[in-house]
Amino acid sequence: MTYIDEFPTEAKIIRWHWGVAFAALGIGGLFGLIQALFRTGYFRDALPITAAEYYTVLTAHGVLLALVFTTFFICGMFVWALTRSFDRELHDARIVWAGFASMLLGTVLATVAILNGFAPGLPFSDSSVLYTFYSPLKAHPAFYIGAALLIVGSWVVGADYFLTFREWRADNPDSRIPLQAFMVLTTWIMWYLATLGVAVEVVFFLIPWSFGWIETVDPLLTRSLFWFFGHPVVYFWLLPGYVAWYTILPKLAGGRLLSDPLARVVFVLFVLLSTPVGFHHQYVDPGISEGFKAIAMTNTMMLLLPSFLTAFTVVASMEYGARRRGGKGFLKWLRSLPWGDPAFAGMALAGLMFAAGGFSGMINAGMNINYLIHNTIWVPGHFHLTVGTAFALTAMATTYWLYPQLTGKQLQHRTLALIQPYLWFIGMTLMSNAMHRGGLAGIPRRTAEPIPDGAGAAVFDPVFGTVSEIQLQIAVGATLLTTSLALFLIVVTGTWLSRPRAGALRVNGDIPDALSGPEDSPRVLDNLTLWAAIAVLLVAIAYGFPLWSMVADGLLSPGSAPIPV
Ligand code: CU1
Repeated sequence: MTYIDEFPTEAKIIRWHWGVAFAALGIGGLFGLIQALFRTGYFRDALPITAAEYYTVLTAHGVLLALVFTTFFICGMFVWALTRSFDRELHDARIVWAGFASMLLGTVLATVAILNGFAPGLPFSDSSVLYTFYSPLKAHPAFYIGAALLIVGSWVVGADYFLTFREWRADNPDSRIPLQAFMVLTTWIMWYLATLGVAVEVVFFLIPWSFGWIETVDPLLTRSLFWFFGHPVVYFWLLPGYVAWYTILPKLAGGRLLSDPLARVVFVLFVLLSTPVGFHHQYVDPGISEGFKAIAMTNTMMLLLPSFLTAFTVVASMEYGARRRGGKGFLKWLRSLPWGDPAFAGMALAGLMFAAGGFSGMINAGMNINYLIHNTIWVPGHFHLTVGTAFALTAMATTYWLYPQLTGKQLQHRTLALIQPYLWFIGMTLMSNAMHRGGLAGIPRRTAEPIPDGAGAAVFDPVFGTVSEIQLQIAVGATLLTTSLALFLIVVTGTWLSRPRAGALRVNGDIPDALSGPEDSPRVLDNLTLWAAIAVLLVAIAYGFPLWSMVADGLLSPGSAPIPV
C-alpha cells in the first residue's frame, strides 16, 4: 500500500505544507543568487537592486529559506513520519490545518513587510532586519506578528503530534514508541523549549516596541532571548535530516539501520543539550559572564557526541547495505552503493558535507578561536553546509523518494533529478570553501559592498587565495546552486502536474526494522517527560543567572550592569 492510499487526508496535508515550502525555496533561492552576485561585484550594475535594497534581499533570503522553507517542510514531513510509524491517522487533522493557516498567514505578513523594503513609504516597509531579528534593528510590527504566527502555528501542528501519541499510547500501553515517532516527539519537545526564548522576545519586547507602546528595549536581553532560540533552531533543521538518514537512507542503500537504541540516545542527547548553548553566539557580547560562556562552549562541544554517533551508525548502515549488494573490500564497497538513485545520492552527499560543516562548527564554538571568524563571511560559509546542505539537500532527496508516495505519481525528469544533488555538491563546495577562506582573511558578513581587488593582498595571498579568486568562486558556486535548485523545482512541478499511474510504478514505502531493535535498549529512553524535565533544568542552570542579571537593572534598560570582577 502506498502512503496516499492508506492516509489520503495526511498526504494532502503534507502536499500543502510542501507546496508552500517549495514556493519559499524558489523565491528565497533566487534572492540568494542576486545577493551573491551583487556582493561579489559580478553583474552588480545590471542587477535591479541598490546597496540599501541588498539588505531587503538578504532578509528575504534568510527568512524564506531558514525559517519558512524549513518549518513548512518539517511540519509536513513529520506528519508522514508520525502516522506511518504509528500506523494510525492524526488525532484530528483540523488541528494541523489550523496550524498551517497560522503559519501561512504569518509567512505572508512577514514576507510583505520585508518586500515592501523595495518601495520605501509603503505601510509595512523598513523590515530589513535580517532573519536574526533582535534589537537595535527595528522592523514593522507586521514582520514580528508574522514571525509570531509562524512559530505559534508550528506549536499547534506539534500539539496534534502529541495528541496522536496519547491516543496511540492508550491503545498500546506496553509498546516501545516506534523510532520515527520517537524522533518526531523528541524534536518537538526541543522545539517547544527553544521557541520559548524567541516567543518572549517577540511578544513582550519587539512587538510593543515596534508599535511604540514602549520606548526602549534592552538589546542584550533581546539578543540573548533570540540566541536562546537561535542555536537549537539549527537542530530543528538538522534532526529531520537525521530522521531521513537513520530511517530512509539505510533502506535506499539496500540494508537496514544498524542500531535503533543508538538512534534514540542521539535524539535524547539533542533534547538535553540543544538549548543551553546559545551563548556561543554571543562570545563577543559584553554583559555576559565568561563563566556562562564557558558553560555554553562545553555543552556545545558535548553536542559533537550525538553527531559522531550518527556518523558511525549511518555509515555502518550504509556499509551493511553495500555489502548485501555485493560490495567488498576496505573501501571498495562504497562503489556498490546506489549512486544513480537521486534520493540516495542527495542524502549521502548531504551527510558528507555535514561532516565538513561540523568541523567548521567546532571552530565557531571555540571561545577564543571564534574571535578569528566572528561576524566574517566564514559564518554563512558554515551554515550553508549545515542548514543549506545537510538539511536542504536531504529535504530535496527525501522529496524524490516520498513525493511519489504522497501523490501516487511517478517521479518525472529522473535525469535532472539525478544531476541535481551532484550539482548542489559542486556548487556548495566552491561557494562554502571560498566563504570560509574569505572569512579567515577577514571579509565581513552582512555587507553589500564587494571587497576591492587587491585589498589586504598581504593577508590573502598566498594562504587564502586572492580576493578576486574568492569572489569568483562564490559567484560561480551560487550560480550552480541556483541552477540545481531550479532543476529540483522542475522535477517536483513536473511530477505534480503529471498523471497518476495506477498500481505498478509505485515506490515501496516500507522501512525495514533495525538490526538491533528497540528491545535492546532500556525503557527509560522512551520516558519523554523525564528528558523534557532534565532539559528544562539544564536550561535553568545555563540561562537563569545571566538572564536575571540582565533584567535586574530594569526590564527595558538599554544598558547592562557591569559584571563584578
Ligand atoms: Cu549555534
